[in-house]
Amino acid sequence: MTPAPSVAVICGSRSDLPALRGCFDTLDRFEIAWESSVISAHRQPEALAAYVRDAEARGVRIFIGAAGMAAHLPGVLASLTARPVIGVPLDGGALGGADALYSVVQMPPGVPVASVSIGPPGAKNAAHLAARILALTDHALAERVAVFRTEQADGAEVGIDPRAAAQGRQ
Ligand code: AIR
Repeated sequence: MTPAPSVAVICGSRSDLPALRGCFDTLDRFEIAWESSVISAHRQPEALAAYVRDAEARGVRIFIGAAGMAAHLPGVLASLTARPVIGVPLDGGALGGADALYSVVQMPPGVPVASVSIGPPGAKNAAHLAARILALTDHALAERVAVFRTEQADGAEVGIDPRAAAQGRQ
């Protein structure tokens, strides 16, 4: 039987899904059960409220909301649930994601959203942050997070030839 999702990833449009690939891959890497939905806070506000109620009842513990332009999705999620909400601002138009960043990060007091950086790097970090939160009460997951951190630390390259390294990147 597949475990009930503990992380729900919601984005405002199908056009956002490619930017979220790293989020889903990272959740998989940490063996965190997740589900994803496309529900716009502006276009489908009632469906969003109904979804959050249902997801909470099914045991979702963390919500990740990703949207571009006037990205109110994470903030609306935080208005609908007391569980942690992580917001991913996406680059959806003329302002290069700055519009979404300000919308996500500038929440009024009492309605918190943890904003990550713009676009795919932020999408990955949303999953890393969710893993760290869940690891507080999940020892096995804490071990997996520790392994990741060790592997990442092993990536330091001391005394490299910068020209060879640059070529190696091509
Ligand atoms: N969006 C959708 N509803 C509210 C917002 N802010 C965002 C989507 C997407 C952008 O608007 O998250 O990043 C453009 O959506 P679309 O569907 O026109 O491609």
